[in-house]
Amino acid sequence: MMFRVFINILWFNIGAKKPCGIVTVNSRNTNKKHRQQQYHACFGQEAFHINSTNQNTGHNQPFVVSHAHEDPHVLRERFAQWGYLYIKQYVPLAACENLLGSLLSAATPHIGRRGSLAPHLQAEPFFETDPAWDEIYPKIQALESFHSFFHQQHLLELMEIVSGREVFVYPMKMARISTPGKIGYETPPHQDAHSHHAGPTMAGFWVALHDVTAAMGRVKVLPKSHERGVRPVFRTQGVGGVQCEIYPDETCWHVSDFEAGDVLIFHSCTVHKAEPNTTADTVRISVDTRFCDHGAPVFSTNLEPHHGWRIPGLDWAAIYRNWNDSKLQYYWRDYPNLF
Ligand SMILES: O=C(O)CCC(=O)C(=O)O
Repeated sequence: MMFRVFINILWFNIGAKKPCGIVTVNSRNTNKKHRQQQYHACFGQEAFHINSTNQNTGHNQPFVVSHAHEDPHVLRERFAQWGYLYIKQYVPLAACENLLGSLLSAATPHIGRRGSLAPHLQAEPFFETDPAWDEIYPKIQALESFHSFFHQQHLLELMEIVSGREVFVYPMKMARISTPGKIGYETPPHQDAHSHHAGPTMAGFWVALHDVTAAMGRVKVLPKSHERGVRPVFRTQGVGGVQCEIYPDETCWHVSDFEAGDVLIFHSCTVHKAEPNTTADTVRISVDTRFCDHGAPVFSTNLEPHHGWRIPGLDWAAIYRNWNDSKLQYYWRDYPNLF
């Protein structure tokens, strides 16, 4: 019988500067004994965890930093080279603060904020799909300011520089709330080409709304992973519930502490994931959406509100009910390439 098992081996060097390595073994046609021999050949008797996909995997190098004022050709070449662009403080702090304030109002009483510090947890930890999240998320999705945030001229201009063309903003807008106390439930490594059924001109656009340190659950990318196509996936726990394959030589991730307004743009095939939030009570809040070249195919699931498929009543009519401006309502309906 043909079946495929992917086993991630985590090799911890706790306390040492030596990087941890992750090796993914495609064990097709191998039996358990043979796999154990493979592990021991590679790692001796080092401790390993099987399929602990969201734990400490690989080692980190800082993001390659880009600046929006650089020559567009340089930015495009860098994007093609690494599979991502990390642009410092591109979104003005005031815009981040405004949106964060609105998201926090929606998240009351679960999450609060002291002055300009990062948000903090005031109730039980939760992750995407938990009851607290399902209570908060429709309120966030209903915010006009949340959706219009991604349609600011400033953001469109950046994406047009990166793609070299007119761009289309996906209707689906996402807010991420990473609380402490949910280690193992953070976003696993995945490719948006799979999750959004998207082609090569689609790119993720992720914005830090406040400063994010290493312990708060940063988002990281596997550099150059976009060059290796769409990968096999398997089920795992955590946001989205799906993880893609990581190849044995892929041990180095790119990540840095974020400042509010930092933007991470990643290719649809770039593998990315979130680190666990290991703080005592700090919550990481960020927002993201997807862009593509205007006219590129956009799959129908991206026309729904994020989690509209599982939260009763979370549909566009409910989201738009109290908006002041109808300009951004159903703006995609005449998009020329929906499928
Ligand atoms: O912010 C996160 O935790 C996950 C972000 C992500 O995976 C994405 O934007 O596709």
